Amino acid sequence: MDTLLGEARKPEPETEPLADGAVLFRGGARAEAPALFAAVQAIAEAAPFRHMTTPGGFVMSIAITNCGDFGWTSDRRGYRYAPCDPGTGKPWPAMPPFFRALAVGAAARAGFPGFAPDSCLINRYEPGARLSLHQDKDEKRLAAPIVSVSLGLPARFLFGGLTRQEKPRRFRLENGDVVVWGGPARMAFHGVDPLAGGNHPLTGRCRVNLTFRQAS
Ligand code: MD6
Ligand code: FE
Repeated sequence: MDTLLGEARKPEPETEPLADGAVLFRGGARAEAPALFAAVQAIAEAAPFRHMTTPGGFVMSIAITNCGDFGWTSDRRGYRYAPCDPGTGKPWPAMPPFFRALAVGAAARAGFPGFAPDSCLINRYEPGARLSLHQDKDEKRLAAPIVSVSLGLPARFLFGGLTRQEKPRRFRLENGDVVVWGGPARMAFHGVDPLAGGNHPLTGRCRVNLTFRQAS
């Protein structure tokens, strides 16, 4: 009986709702993780990771690169999406088709069909690196969700409400975990606690997070 039921059941990723409009698919990209990380390394050869400066003059502890038609950048003049890498002056590397397919599939499973990401922001965390509580609001199409894929060392993800005052809840994100959020959760404040040390078989001493967006 067990076997029959086991065979009948489709292998669905373990799903954890984070909030209305936000869902965590545990292991949703675990099978693709090695290929994703290999592609990130190739992207970083063309568009190296770098520590950007915030408009307030702080150097970010995470290192950033991008792929796709637009990439997120920050400097003293502000945050924005740009078609070219300010470091190299060249267009950002193309988004590999399997990146887009993964993001579009996850968005659809979360209830956001028709996602058309034109930007993939790639963040690299080394031990101690963090991302303070923020909203993602530099995208033109706030109706589109964001799809996040975590690779490598685990992190504690902070997920709050629509005001900075609301106390965030914390979720552990591991290699291959996928978070999709949009709709009523799209403007939720969120962040990442300082990364703990460790050595991951895929990524070594770091965590990499990909966020797919519809920037234009
Ligand atoms: C991170 N992620 O997980 C940073 N933003 O390293 C984000 O800032 C983020 O995961 C919007 C939607 C999903 C995210
Ligand atoms: Fe964010």
